[in-house]
Amino acid sequence: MLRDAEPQPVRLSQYRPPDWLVDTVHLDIRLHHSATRVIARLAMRPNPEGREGSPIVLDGDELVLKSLALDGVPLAGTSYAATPSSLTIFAPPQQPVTVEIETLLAPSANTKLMGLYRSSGTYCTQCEAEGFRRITYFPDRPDVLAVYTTRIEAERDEAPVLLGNGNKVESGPIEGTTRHFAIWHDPWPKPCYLFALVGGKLERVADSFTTATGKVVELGIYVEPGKSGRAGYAMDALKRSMRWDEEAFGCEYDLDVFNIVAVADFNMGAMENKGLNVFNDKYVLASPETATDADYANIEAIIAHEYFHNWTGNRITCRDWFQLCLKEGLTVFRDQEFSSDQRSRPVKRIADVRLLKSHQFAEDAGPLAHPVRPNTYREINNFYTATVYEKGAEVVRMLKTVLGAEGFHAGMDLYFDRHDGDAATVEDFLACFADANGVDLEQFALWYSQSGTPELRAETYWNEAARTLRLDVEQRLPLTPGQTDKQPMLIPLALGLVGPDGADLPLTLDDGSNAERGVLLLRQPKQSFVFPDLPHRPVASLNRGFAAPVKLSSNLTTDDLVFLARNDADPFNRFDAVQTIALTHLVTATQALREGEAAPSPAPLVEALGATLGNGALDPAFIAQVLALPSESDIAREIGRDVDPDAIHSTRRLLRRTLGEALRPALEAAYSHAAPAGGYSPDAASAGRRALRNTALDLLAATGTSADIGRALTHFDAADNMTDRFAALSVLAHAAPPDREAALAAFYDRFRDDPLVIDKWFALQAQISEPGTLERVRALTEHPAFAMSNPNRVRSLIGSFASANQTQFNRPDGAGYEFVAETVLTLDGINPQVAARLLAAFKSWRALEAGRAGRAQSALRRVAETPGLSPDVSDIVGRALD
Ligand code: 0A1
Ligand code: ZN
Repeated sequence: MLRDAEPQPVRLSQYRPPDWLVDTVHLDIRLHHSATRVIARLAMRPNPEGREGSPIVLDGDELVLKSLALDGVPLAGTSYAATPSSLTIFAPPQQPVTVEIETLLAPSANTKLMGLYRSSGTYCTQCEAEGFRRITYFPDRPDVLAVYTTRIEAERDEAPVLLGNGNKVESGPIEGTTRHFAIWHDPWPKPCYLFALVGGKLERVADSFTTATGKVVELGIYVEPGKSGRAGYAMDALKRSMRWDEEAFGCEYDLDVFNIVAVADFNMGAMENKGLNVFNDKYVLASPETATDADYANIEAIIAHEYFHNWTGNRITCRDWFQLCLKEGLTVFRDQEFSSDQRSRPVKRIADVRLLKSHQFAEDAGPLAHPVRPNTYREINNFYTATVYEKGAEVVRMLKTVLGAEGFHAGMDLYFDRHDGDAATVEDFLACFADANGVDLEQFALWYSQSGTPELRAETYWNEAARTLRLDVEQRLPLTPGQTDKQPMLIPLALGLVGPDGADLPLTLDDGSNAERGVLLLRQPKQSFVFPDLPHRPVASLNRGFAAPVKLSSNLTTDDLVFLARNDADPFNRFDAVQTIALTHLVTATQALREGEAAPSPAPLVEALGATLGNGALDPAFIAQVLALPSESDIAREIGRDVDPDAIHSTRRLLRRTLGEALRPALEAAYSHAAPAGGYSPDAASAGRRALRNTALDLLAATGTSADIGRALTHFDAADNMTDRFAALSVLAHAAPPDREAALAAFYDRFRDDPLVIDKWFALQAQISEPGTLERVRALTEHPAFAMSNPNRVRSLIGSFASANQTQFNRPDGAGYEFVAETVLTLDGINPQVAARLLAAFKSWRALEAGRAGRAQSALRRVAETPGLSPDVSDIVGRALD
């Protein structure tokens, strides 16, 4: 028997325009949990740019075809071929035609959460990337743009609320029945991945927004009954986002309504469907008692992100899925800028860079590395990655650094003017910046095609006699999967020369030119710069603001770093100087521990942290960030090979204890002075004070004294908000095993009816760095609050274990790997997308010491050898083992 042919990878180089276009789509959808009937009427015409005489080929996925007509005439079985995954109409007339397709769906049986499904009884859809083909046969590709009219019909009792894209044009009861309908029309042509509908029993929070030109937009946030009291912050964030996009980018909203629906079962964070965003309820619902400051900040960022997609993603969409970063990288950049303007810019930058390093640098360093714009994929769902999103945003940020704010905005304005209504490419985007600024961006474009984190070595040499400073910079591009021949990149190196009094010295080069806006443009593998006529030896502050996403090493001494930590005018580099001291210490101390040698002295780190803690002029949120040591995975990445997670954990734990002891008076002062006055408010300043206080609590508890554990117990009992309560619970869970169980039980009792809070409870237990954790996690999979069908539960319990518990996932006996592999296989039969994401936790396995690496590889092999894997899991496991 012939084996099924392996599905071929999709390649960017093989892009062809569609053969047929769709101008309008009329959908008639009768909702029913096990038999939803969909009639799609597509007005199609041959694409002048496509291949002449082509058949009509439509995509499907697990579809059941009930009937098919062309121009109103039912088609005979010989003139078409239908399978669950495609529909071909042979020899259609080469002129505009109407195709009418009837399909039958079972939303309740849809556990993949792609296409039309039910979440807690609410009907909802998810169509990005390729979910629309699970609703009807369609040319499911982002360069087919159509105008949609959707009629939704349902039982009035089951789904009193019926929502679609665009504006509602009609609604009412269906006389003589228990059913009702609504018709929605979206005037803006869109790709089918932006289609959405919702039907359910939902509560609405209503508001309105008046746009810059005076149009009133009705805003609605729909949540499960009883939860509308928790949607106020999301609504406030939405209105602020709408205003900000007008002011910062000149983008005004373009429909009469904007609706958001929060659902409990969702594969990702949220989705930017035109005029009808669908959200994971975790990123909508917040109250002081149930959400932390970090939750509030995420809600603000994600509400903004989805809203900003209205222009960067929807009005201008992607030609094909290789261009995903065109909408995602740009929109992440925009949401980061929004949060920076709403909160503290330096603190936001620090948080973003932490995330970039922990997720994206790790991805770039392992077998799953890929370019910001990949050139091939097997399963597009696996490319919603930190590289496409976070590194994609960094590339846009660099464009702004290279061109300056004015040049950048000239490019953005041209992009909106030139490409409104288009399905565009990265080349189209870059051409707008090149044209608006009269520059060549060819070398810059390598950021989109070359994977791997560039390594930059910078060395400064002071010539006392000549009073010059020479800066030598060398760039190295590491080899990454499929890429062996790397070209030098255009790297904007933002820098300052810090004089002994802390003031910046002029950045004049020996040819008389200036490093414009404090930025040197590196273009060659090795370059030298000389700064003449300097009054004193400066300390170079390199890659200020982390302007380039590179791995920098330098010949700065520890004294230089302590100096920068105290004096640098760039807050990011003050933070980074301390992180570098800490990371160097942790790496050296880990090696020393493994080799039985003496640990290095933590004195410089104590000094730098002490100076930061004692500086009353600094923002508490900033101090809290400086105090947060590099994570265990940051240390592992820095070590790079032969990694022993247990040695890393012990070293870090010991350093935290040392710091708690050495900085005790300053930490106690920070704890007692930093509390924000008054009731809880999620604003950035109050959140910063809580962050500092909770960081101090944590470092003090790392000393393990009964007074410090007692403080954490009091903090837990006295908390009037989730930020403080959960911070204390985390301290107790990690530092005080004897008090842990009672605190966990009290927390569970208080929040047992709130799944989003129970997720925190799952996640915390999964992160305990002790041998009993695996058994605990296994037992929790049987807990009534856990469900394999809900992505939030899976991510909280299993995802946290696999990605945030370095010692227990990487147990030397391999039991952590076996457990995760087993779970991935179970989950693959339910929700392949979530299974594949979970499996990506293995991305750094090759860097482990030989014993663990061998066990991780065996677990991966076991997954790979299992018959019937989804394309999602098979793609990840294949690349991880490659
Ligand atoms: N475009 C969304 C991300 C997203 C992607 C796929 C989804 O379903 C599987 C859902 C959301 C965003 O960037 O927010
Ligand atoms: Zn997005």
